[in-house]
Amino acid sequence: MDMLHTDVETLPRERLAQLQLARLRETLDNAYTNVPMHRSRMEAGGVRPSDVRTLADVAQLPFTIKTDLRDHYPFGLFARPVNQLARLHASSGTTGKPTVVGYTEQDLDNWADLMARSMFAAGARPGDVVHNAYGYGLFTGGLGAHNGAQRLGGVVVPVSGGSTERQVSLIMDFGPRVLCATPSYALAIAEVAEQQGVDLRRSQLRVGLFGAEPWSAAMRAEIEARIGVKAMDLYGLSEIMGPGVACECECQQGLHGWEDHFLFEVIDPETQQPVPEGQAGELVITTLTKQALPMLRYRTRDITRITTAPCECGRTHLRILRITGRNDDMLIIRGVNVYPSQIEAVLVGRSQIAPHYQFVVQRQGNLDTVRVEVEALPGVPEAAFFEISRDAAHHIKSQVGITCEVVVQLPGTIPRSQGKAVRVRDLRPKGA
Ligand code: DLL
Repeated sequence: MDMLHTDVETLPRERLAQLQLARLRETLDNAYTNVPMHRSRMEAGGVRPSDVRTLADVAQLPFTIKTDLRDHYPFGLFARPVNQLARLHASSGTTGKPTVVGYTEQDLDNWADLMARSMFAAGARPGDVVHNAYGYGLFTGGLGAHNGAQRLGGVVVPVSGGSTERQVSLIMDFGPRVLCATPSYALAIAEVAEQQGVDLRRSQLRVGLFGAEPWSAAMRAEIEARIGVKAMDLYGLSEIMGPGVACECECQQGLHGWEDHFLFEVIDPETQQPVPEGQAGELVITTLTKQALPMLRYRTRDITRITTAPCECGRTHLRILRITGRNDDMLIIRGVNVYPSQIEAVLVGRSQIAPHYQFVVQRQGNLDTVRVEVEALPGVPEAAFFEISRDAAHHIKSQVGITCEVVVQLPGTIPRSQGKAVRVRDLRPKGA
């Protein structure tokens, strides 16, 4: 395994903590001086930036949540006038106003560095052709991966999402070694390739950087088998930066969160208190170097665990152990809390079932019910569907603990994603 990386990635943890504290104080000054919401909240909580003397003192600071960005739409949380920015991105948001984020030139520079660092950790190298199928535009995936790949010294193919048949020809013709896409779109590309009689395992692709949506270990195995890449997990969110907040190294034992630029905490979403290392909770992130949009204790809604145990690669930065799902996506089925990715882990890789699925959530009386829609693999006779669904429902019951109806459908029935897959169709009455 190639062990090359920048010195800061292997900084002893005490030195990393010193760096974090110095940068935290700068960030607090920036937020306090330039963002009225942060200043008034700190004042209301009786904390001044100078009160933060250790990293643990961060717990005294107020949280920031997604609606804070919406409430201050579009630029109210920016710490720089808009004419000093270099770029804006925004998330579409299913309801209401989008979330707008801004970057100075320096912010973009750091982002490119971190994305390049992530790609290198994942196994990409200078000179690699990088097929970038993350969507370009206001979404941070496309341009984030693009600038990182260029910073690494890669050769970027900026295809964006969509026109899947053409993606297959470009992969075969241009010989990319690196594929960037959401995991669900990577599988959609694999499927179209198979329909065209193209075997992607015979392409030059070796490394995949997959993220922007939850995915399971079973999905990783499926992608690796069908595309012939090592499938690496890449995490990020626009409110904090974009892709490249954390990424797996070649050990595939969790995603290194880049602690020289971010301070990570895991809290109990109910009590809002920090949980002990290794325990699951909500990831909370404070930016340490962002100029335009400093974020204090941003509640990501993402559920995960972290460890600071040493990693075999030599990097000292903590590891995020896969994002199980978002708080907002959690379903409560007869009292059992379930994330879609837990059901995915049972379905994907079963013989006769294709890795495309959706959950339909409905309300019957006071109870939520879930119907799992899956597809049979091509060539599976319809006469077998009933037995497949019974078998899948049985495994979901025994491994996840919920009773659900599984409906097996013909191949190609479930909509394919070109970006973030829609996994849940929620038919519950609004406001319930
Ligand atoms: O999805 C940034 C990104 C682009 C990350 C490309 C990775 C690759 P947003 O659109 O703001 O930004 O969505 C952020 O997506 O809070 C998570 O819920 C989810 N997410 C992102 N990466 C992962 C991952 C981009 N690796 C939201 N595993 C986050 C699970 C992920 N969920």
